[in-house]
Amino acid sequence: MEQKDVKQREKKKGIDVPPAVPKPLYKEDGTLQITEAVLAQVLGVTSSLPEGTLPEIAFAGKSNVGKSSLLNALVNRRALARTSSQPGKTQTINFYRINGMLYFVDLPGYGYANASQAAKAAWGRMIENYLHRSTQLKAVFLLVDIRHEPSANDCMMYDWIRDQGLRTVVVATKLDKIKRSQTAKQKKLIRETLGLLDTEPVIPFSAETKQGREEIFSAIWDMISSPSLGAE
Ligand SMILES: Nc1nc2c(ncn2[C@@H]2O[C@H](COP(=O)(O)OP(=O)(O)OP(=O)(O)O)[C@@H](O)[C@H]2O)c(=O)[nH]1
Ligand SMILES: [Mg+2]
Repeated sequence: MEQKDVKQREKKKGIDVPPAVPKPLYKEDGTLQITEAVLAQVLGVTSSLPEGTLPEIAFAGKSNVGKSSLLNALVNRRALARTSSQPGKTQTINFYRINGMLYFVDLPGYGYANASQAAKAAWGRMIENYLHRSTQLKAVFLLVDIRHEPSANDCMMYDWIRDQGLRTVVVATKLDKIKRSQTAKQKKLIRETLGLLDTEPVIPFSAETKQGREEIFSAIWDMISSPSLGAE
């Protein structure tokens, strides 16, 4: 069967078909270059998991922490992922295909107080199902707000990601909202509360100033090159 026919058949089944020739993700000097970012798949509470073949890197964290904003900052697009000052904006699991090489996966936030119990439970199951079952998921960025001590939910999420044998990198968002002199103290608080291993970084980041973007790119590089803690 021709490549074109295979593509059409897969598309009908709702399966994303990446381009046959992916674009390089890194320039020769080692810096990341994102030349293509497209919303390739959307997973709702009733959808089954996509049968993708590319590696996935997910962005998790409480509602309104800045997951979609971070994703936009990484791909240098203002509104690829929809953001809102109202919590609970992202309600589906959105797969953004990057350079035909990997997916950035934008997750709905947890702890969205205004959602009904039933909706919260359904989203919780959807996120858990994805994090638990995806065979392509290589690593998770866990986002916490740099201004606050991580919540019990953040700690649970961190423990759970680690228990799954996934690599995790913590990003402390909204860096522009604190004084520079507070950064070290807040980082320490986040490290201690989550109980991070010495090898696990906390990357302060601001979607406003883009500070921290390069560190996140190099973390992505590490994640792709040595994807999972595995069952060693
Ligand atoms: N000042 C500042 N505001 C930010 C930053 N990141 C996100 N925001 C704001 O925080 C709000 C929530 O951002 P989103 O990116 O939609 O958050 P989210 O985590 O995707 O939220 P849900 O989809 O509801 O889970 C928006 O008003 C953003 O503009 C940041 O680094 N600095
Ligand atoms: Mg969002």
